[in-house]
Amino acid sequence: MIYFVSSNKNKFREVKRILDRYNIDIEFKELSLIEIQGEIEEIAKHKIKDAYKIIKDEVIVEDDALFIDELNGFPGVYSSYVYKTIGNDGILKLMKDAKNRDARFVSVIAYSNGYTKLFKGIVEGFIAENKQGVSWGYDPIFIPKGYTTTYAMIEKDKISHRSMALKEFVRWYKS
Ligand code: ITT
Repeated sequence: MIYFVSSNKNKFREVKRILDRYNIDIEFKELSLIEIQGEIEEIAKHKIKDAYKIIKDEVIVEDDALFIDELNGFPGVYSSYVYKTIGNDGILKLMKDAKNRDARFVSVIAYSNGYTKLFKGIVEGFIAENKQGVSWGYDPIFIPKGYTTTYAMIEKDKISHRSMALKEFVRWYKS
């Protein structure tokens, strides 16, 4: 049994759905860990250290960020705060006249059993012109490369940043 520490139930739901396919048991521990300022890997490292201190058992945390080229990488490591404040409508407003809609979603999965290891998943894509579909977070505005519609409208587990990072984790964990 591995614990997943997060304040975000949606993240856990997807993590569980993905790990179920590999017969890895995961349990939700709803906790908000302090996020230091820094690069996404640094944030994940800090969160996993704190999570392990609390859980003292196998534990995973995840840190995600959406980087939009036209906005010089914003919201990036502030993705959670930006979603809660200006949300998708705010992002679309900032992107109203943008020619370059390139963006990428990054997931860093951190695992610890006392020893810590990080796994990264990156999905290149675009910011949609309008919201498409109903889902959580930035799903309705993020179109992965090779698709014509958003994360909210497709089977995202097949290709998502979270799936990619977790697949790396599973490969390592099972070996
Ligand atoms: P933690 O407690 O686990 O840190 P959080 O919600 O603060 O939860 P992050 O900082 O890792 O999580 O995530 C940044 C935000 O990016 C998150 O709050 C969502 O709004 C958004 N996000 C992350 N992954 C997403 C996904 O797959 N689809 C849509 N939005 C996503």
